[in-house]
Amino acid sequence: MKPTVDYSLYLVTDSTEAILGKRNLVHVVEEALKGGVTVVQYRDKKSDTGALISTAKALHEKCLQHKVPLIINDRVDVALAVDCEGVHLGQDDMSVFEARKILGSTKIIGATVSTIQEAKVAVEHGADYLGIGTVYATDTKKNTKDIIGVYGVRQILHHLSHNEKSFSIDTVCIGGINASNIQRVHQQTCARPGYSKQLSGVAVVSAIIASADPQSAAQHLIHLFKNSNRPKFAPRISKLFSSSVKGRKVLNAIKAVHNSKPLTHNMTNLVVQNFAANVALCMGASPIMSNNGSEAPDLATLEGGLVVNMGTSTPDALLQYRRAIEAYNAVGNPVVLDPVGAGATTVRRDALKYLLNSGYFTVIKGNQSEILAVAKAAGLPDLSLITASDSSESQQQRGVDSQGSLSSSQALNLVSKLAKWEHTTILMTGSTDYLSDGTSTVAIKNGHAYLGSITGTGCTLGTAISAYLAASNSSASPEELKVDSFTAVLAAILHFEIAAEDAAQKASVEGPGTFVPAFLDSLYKIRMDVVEERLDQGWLDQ
Ligand code: 3NM
Ligand code: MG
Repeated sequence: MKPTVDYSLYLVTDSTEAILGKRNLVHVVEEALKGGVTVVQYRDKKSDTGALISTAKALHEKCLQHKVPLIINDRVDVALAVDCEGVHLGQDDMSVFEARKILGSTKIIGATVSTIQEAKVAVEHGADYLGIGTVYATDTKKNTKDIIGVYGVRQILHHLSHNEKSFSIDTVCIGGINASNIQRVHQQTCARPGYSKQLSGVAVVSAIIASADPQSAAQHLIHLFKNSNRPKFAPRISKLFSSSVKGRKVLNAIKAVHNSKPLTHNMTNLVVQNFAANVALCMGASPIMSNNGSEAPDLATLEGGLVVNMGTSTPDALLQYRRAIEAYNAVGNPVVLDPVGAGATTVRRDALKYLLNSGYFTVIKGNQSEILAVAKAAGLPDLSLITASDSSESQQQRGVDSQGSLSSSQALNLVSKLAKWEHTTILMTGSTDYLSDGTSTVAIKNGHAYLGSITGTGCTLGTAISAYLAASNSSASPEELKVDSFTAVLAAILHFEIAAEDAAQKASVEGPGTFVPAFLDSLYKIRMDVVEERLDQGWLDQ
């Protein structure tokens, strides 16, 4: 009988000095088994057959004690000699089909795949599981064929969802997985509309073998994997718009920012730095403008929020963004992505893909063309159906509700589908803003045309959102002021856009130039009016 396998944390060994050091492999694996790894693959590209067999036997003994299967990389003969549970075959090794003939039906056979085509073949040949990779570039294996990222993994899972045989195959992904990214890898590949297949587990080498304490490393990874279906900041269902408490919740969110003075960490372009910092201060947040990813791990511990503004997408900037995103993801603090000009050039389209692969975003905000670029980069199914102009109703609404080419019903449909698909909150800005967490979707008609006449308002709205998200979950905020993340985003938009309306009304405002200081004043005034309860009850209640 073929054993049933729990693939949650799949350990692949490495005996090279760079990873194992001078330690004893069997001892390191034993520690990892105590920490809870659920499968072990013995992978050794250098040793002679005799040594392979004797190490494999020693490993098998330890694995049996922990009731964990042992798989041998590449060497069908070694697997037969030690009578362990199976083999793992790369694309250059014996084919799954040949190996099955030799090993029979009771052994586990796994295959490395990096494309849909390879996955198809492995399934047809009767593989029991697929090792999908390489997810991220890794020092452990230099000669990997392709770095496919989380989106590459998703495409393969998506394909496997489509028929019964491939749906039931187990899958792990491999390449550069460690504690800082295991949750987002799982979260970004978990079941979603359009496909319902998810990873059975993740495979790691260095995160355990190179660790000074393999037992704790394994324990920590398995804990993170099992607790990663929803990241800490995943949007929750909001009943906001079906209840009369909506105004009060928004006011609480405004107070929470005032009380907790959350850090908003901006990685943004030179043009908006000063303005964004002033907007943050007037709203009650503490801005830090730092494009240096190396200080993000320290800043991420301060219960703040990060905004990544893709305005500058040089290769170095992208590396810095990725570092910072990883640091915030690792502690579960919010990250807002502003994919500035994402659809405009090939460089930006590539940068967007790179960033979407770099981590989990709590909110993605952009104008219509940017959100469409995100939908394309994320592979949202049926995008052309969503954006096709088909009904006369949509033709009529065009131009009234948005500056883009989508009707309001198309816009609502797009943001809600994309939010569901990406498991995140999507804000599409325009003269009407469309906000969705995949469950609640709203259109917001506040704001003023002057916001479109001065530079950086879109970017600074990202700043505001990060501060509101941070405050909504800050330990410095009293329980009664805490709101769900959807409400926090909504409150940020309303505070921002109602301030713009208020500023535009001021007698001293003659145009976009004088609007800027008036806008800062209004942001501040609204906050203080809310905090000091001077606001009339009808505010926000339309
Ligand atoms: N196979 P780490 S990547 C053994 O892509 C292996 O097929 C890969 O090591 C593949 O967890 C890889 O240290 C090495 O990044 C993974
Ligand atoms: Mg191989």
